[in-house]
Amino acid sequence: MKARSATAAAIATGGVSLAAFLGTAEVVAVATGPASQPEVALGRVVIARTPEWLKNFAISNFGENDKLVLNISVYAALIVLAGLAGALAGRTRTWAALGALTALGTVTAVAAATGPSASAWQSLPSVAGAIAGAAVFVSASARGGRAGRAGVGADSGPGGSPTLPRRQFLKKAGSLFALSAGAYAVGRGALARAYNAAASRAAVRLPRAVRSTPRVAGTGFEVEGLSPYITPNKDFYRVDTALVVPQLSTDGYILALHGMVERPAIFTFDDLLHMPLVEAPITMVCVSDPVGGPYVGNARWLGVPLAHLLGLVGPRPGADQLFMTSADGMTIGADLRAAMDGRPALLAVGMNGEPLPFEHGFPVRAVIPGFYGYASACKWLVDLEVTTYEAKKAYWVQRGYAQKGAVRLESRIDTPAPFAQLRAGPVTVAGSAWHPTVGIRKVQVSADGGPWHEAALADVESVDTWRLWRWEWEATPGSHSLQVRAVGNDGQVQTAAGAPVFPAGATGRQSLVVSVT
Ligand SMILES: Nc1nc2c(c(=O)[nH]1)N[C@H]1C(S)=C(S)[C@@H](COP(=O)(O)O)O[C@H]1N2
Ligand SMILES: [Mo]
Repeated sequence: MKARSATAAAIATGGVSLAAFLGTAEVVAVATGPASQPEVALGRVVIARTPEWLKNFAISNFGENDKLVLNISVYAALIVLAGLAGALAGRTRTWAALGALTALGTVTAVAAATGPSASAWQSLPSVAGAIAGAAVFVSASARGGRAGRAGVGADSGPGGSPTLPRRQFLKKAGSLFALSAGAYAVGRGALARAYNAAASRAAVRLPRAVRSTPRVAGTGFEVEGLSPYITPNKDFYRVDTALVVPQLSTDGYILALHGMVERPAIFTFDDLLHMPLVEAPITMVCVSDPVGGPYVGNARWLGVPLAHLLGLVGPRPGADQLFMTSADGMTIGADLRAAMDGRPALLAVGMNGEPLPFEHGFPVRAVIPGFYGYASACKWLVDLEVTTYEAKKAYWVQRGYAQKGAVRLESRIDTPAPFAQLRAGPVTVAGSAWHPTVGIRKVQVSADGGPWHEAALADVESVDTWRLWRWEWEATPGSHSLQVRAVGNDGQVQTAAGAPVFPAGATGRQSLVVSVT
C-alpha cells in the first residue's frame, strides 16, 4: 500500500516537474518567439526525422489533422517519460529525475537553437524550463522532517529519504502544478498576441492585375457533392511541416534573389506590389494526393511573374534550379526553365481576391503550374537562389522524392461517394480531372468494366486548371463499380498502371463501388 502510493507520488512529482518545465519555457518563449517553445522544437525534429512510410501513413490516415496527432503524441510521450523518470527517481535517486530533465532540456535547447530562425537565444526557454523543472522536483520531493513518518512513501522517497506527508505533498504538488499550468496559459496567450501578423495582413491593399485570365461562364455544374471550379480559401487543402503557422509581417519583409545571377537583388513587399502583377487560375496538387484523394485545389492567384523577377537579376547560363527557402526553413527546388517558359509561374501575393491566408503562405508564396507543391509552391517565401540541381537538394528531394515533381494526369470521382446506396434510375456521376499546363480534352466513365462513355465537360479558364465533368448513368439494381479516366490535350490517356505516392506522385484510375436498390 505504502510502496504503491509512494510510486504514485513519485510519478506525480515527475508530472509536476514537466509542467514546471513547459510553463516556464512558455513564458520565456514570449521573448524568444514561438519556434523556441521546447515542444515545438521537439515536434520539428520529429517531423524532420519521420521516415517516409510513417509520414505517408500519417497523411493518409490523419489528413490535415496530421499535426494535431503529432502534437498529441509529443505531449503524450513527454508525460509518459516524466512519469517514468519520476517513478525511477522515487525508487532510487533524485539524480535520475534531474538527469531526465537535463536530457530533455538539452535535446529541446539544441533543437530550438538549430531551427530555421537559428540563434543561441532560442535555447533559452528550454534551459530555463529545465532549471525550473529541477527546482520543482527537488522541492516537491523534499524531506518533510518527522511529519514524514505518516507520509506518502515515508520510507521510500527520492534518495530513499522520508518525504512530505500525503496532505502536505498533495497541496504542494497541486499548487506547483496550478502555477505551472497558469504560466503556460499566460505564456501561450502572450505568444499568440505578440507573434501575430493579422494587422499587417488586414492592411494589405492588393493592386489590380495588369493582365488577368478572363473568367468564363460554365466552369461548373450544379451537381450535389461536386467540387466548385474555384476552391474557396477556407476549403483549400493545406499540407506543410509548420507546427506553428509563420506570422510574417509585411513591414520588414525582405525577399533575397541571388546565386547564379548577374545582379543579385533584394525586394520588399512594396517592391513586389509595384511590379506588374498577373492574375491566373492555377490548380495546385500535392504529391501525397492518392488516386481519388483530396489534396488538390484550384484558385485564382495574383502575383509577380517569376520570369519578370528573374529577368531583373539575369540568371547565368548553366543554372537549372530555382531554390526557394521559407521563413520556417522549408526548402523547395523548382525547375528554373519552367519558371521562365511563359506559363503563369508566380510569386503570389493574392489568393481568390484576398491577400494570401496565413496557412497558405502570407505574405508571399510561389505557384508554378505543372509541378507538385513540394517542387514549386514554397509558402512564407523569403529567399530565392538561382543554382543547379547538382549543387543543392531541397527538403523532400533529400528524402527521396523526385527532383522535378511534374504533376501526373489524373481524374477523380466526387460523386457518388464510395459505397453510396443509390436508387435505381438516372444517377449523375461527376468529378474533376487535371493535367496542369496540358489541359484535359476528354473524360470517360465505365460502369462494371464495360465500355467507356464520354462525360460532358465544363469549360475551363486555362489549361493550368482542373476540368469538371459529369456523366448521366442509368443505374440498375445491384452492386456496381464505376471507373474514370481522363485524356489530356496532348492525347495522353490516363494510365491504369498504379504507382504509389512515393517518389513521384500516384498514378492509376479511381474506381469505386456503389449499391443500387
Ligand atoms: N514553407 C513551406 N512551404 C510549402 C510546404 C511546407 O511544408 N512549408 N509544403 C509544400 C507542399 S508539399 C504543398 S503540396 C503545398 C501546399 O500548399 P497549401 O497548403 O497552400 O495547399 O505547399 C508547399 N509549400
Ligand atoms: Mo505536397
